[in-house]
Amino acid sequence: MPEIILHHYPLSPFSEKVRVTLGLKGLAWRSVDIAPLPPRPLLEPLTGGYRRVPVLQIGADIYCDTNIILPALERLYPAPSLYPAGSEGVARGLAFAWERAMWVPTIGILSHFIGDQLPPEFIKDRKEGYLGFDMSKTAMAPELHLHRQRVAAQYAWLKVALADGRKFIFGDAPSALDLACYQTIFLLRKNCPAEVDAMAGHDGPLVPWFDRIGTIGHGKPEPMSAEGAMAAARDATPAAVTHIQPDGDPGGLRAGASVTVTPDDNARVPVSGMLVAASDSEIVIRRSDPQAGDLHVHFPRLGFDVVAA
Ligand SMILES: N[C@@H](CCC(=O)N[C@@H](CS)C(=O)NCC(=O)O)C(=O)O
Repeated sequence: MPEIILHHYPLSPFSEKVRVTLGLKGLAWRSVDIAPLPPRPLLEPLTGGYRRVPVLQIGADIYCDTNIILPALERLYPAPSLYPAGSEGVARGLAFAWERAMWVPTIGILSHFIGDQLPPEFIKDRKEGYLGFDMSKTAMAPELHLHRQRVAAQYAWLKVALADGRKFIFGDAPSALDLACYQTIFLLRKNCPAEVDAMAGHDGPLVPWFDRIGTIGHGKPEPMSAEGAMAAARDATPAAVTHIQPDGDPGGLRAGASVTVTPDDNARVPVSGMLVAASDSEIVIRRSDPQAGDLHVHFPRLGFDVVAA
């Protein structure tokens, strides 16, 4: 199998979820450091315009969004599982719910501590190309009390879940849900002064749980240039899709149909391609790019709109 390549940047918390997944599975991987804001001229041809981070690449297969990256790594490298103790459905659903509910309030708290240190071009990019709102400290301050409440209320149920002293949410082994909860907390604890813990409610059983996940590590990364990743795509052919069906789209779209796939929350850039296979939880489209050649681009269904083009 071609190498695992992760396009990411160190402070990206969604990327941290994938890095810890690679650590949990003990995998060797190639690390492509990308700019924290566009342009990303050697990444966009691989994704077809999807602008968020991280992106996982295995040869000419490109995986956009952690909600497809984690299931793909689980399918290709099943042990140890990201879904211990029969937790797959609950872990996938609650991870999605946590990240959706937590993202904006977490940014509200982050902005309170470091929003006035962010470069204006970063604030502008996030407003115009990603979040759709101004994440500067001044703009977010009026709702800080609400963001704080929302974050604390989510941490509260997680503390109840961990209160009996279990190591992870489902018992002795970490799951994709632990990693999703971890990543939003990582964003705050990595970037803010220690007072953030009191504001968000990072106390009690969250403390050893967070530290435990922090010791999992990132597996075995080796740096790779963006040019190297492009060459790896060009030199590979997309893997045959056998785990989902050409006519598996629940809306009746068939293999060969022209479709667009667009995030339904933020950075809503449509990616166009030809449907290769689909299910109610995944979609694979085929694209050809002058630099990268033929690609399969994989998306989760949760959080994306698929329509005939
Ligand atoms: N649902 C996506 C969310 C990814 C996301 O929002 N990533 C952030 C960085 S952690 C991002 O793309 N920020 C804008 C950017 O880097 O261009 C996923 O699970 O991968």
